[in-house]
Order: sequence, then C-alpha cells, then structure tokens
Amino acid sequence: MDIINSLIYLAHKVIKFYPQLLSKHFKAFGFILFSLIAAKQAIGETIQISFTQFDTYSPEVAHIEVGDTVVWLPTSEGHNVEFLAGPEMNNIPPKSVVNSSHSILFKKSGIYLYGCTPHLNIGMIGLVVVGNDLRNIKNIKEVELPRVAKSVLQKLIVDAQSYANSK
Ligand SMILES: [Cu+2]
Repeated sequence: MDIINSLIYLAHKVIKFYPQLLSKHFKAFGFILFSLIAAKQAIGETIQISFTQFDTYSPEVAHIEVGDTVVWLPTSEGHNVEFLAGPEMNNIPPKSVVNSSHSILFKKSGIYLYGCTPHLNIGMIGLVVVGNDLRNIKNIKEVELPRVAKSVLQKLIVDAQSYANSK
C-alpha cells in the first residue's frame, strides 16, 4: 500500500516538473497512473479491533468493505476470536488462539458474528459488517448464545442497523 502511494506521489511530481516528458509518453504514463490507482483500490484497507480489559472488543461493530482485512490485536490478556456465524454458514473464518493476533481478509459481504471462547458467557462478542450488507441478519439473530451474549447481540444489531440506515 505504501509503495503504491509513493508511486502515485512520484507520478504527480513528474506531471508537475516534467510536463514535456508527459506529452511525449502520454499514453504510457496515463496507463501506469490508472493501473496504480486501480491496484490501490483492489488491495483494501486494514481495520484493527482490540481486546479490552473490560472483556469486550473495540470496536464491537466493525463496518468494512469487501477485500478489507480485520486484524484483532491481543491488547488485553485472555481473549481470542471464534466465529459463530457468517453469510455462508459452511464457510466461516477460523478460530484464533488465545493471546495471539488474528487476521482475516473478508471476501464475501454480509454480517459475521464472533465471540471470545472463554468469555462468551459474559457477552464478549462482536460483529463485522462487510459491504453494509445485512441480508443474513435473521440467521445472526437465531444463533444460540448464552443469555448475556444474546442481550449484547441485540444491542449490536441495533447499532449495525442504524449505521446501515444512515448510509
Ligand atoms: Cu475474552
């Protein structure tokens, strides 16, 4: 990502300081610039979620685009990430090891529900909403959860819906 940004910056400098070079190789130059911008969009962003000392994820609801990567950071001890549901129930992301960072690239839009294996009973759960696509929300609501987690989930779903409505 940084390399692409530097190349785009360099391309802008060339346009500014060597316009004669640009007019000579206009097509080639335009093609390179266009490819760099396309590559930048295809690479996707990286979103960080941390574990807190209050046994929660921060943020609890992450809104990302298809192709973005979420990285969970072990910023507080004793937590992990275990996926409980997603848009494709037969293809949910892998579970992480306690106290380690976990990184997942999301290729399919929809809502993903995950929780912390040791703290599911006290409601340590989170949602990743990919592409602002809430079409599997019914399946998410039907996931069997401990009582406290169920109530946290209701709150997170309200958050996800109000975000979707604000777009
Ligand atoms: Cu935990």
